[in-house]
Amino acid sequence: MARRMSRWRAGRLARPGVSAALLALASLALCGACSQEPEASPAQAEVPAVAAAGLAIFDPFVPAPAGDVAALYLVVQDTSGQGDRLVAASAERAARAMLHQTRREGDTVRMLAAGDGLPVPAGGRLELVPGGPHVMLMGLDGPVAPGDRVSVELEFERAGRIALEAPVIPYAEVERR
Ligand SMILES: [Cu+2]
Repeated sequence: MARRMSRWRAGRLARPGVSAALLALASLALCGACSQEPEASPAQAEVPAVAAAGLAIFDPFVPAPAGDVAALYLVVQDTSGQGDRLVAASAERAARAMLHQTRREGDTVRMLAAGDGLPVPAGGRLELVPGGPHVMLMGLDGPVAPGDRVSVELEFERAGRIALEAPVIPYAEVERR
């Protein structure tokens, strides 16, 4: 989180007086750094946002939505060795929340309800990521902007309910992840 915020801030500070070409190069450099990070880093190197009942939840975030529907992304690590299943979610500012799976059909990606929930493999991770499974927050009660925090409750089959707060981040920052 701290790393992500400082990177974003650095980009903002560099903007005045820097040509578009240089900015593009800087973005490429940032993205290059992203892809070089080991895939497993969130669960191994970072402090979880929440750790409870045999689960650790890392790096929750909500890209700033354009309308009244937003997506919530995060990583759930099973630390119990028994696995679990995300079966429901709710958010303070959303009329309802749905678990969505995505399916690629040709050039389009379709979202569909994950009727049986989303499994957390024993000793493994459930990754809610852009382009993949996610929690869809629908019927937001007003504008949700970068800097806001969204209070969320996740419900797991074994672990029960776990509350957490997800920061809202600008879309530009999502692309760098
Ligand atoms: Cu969705």
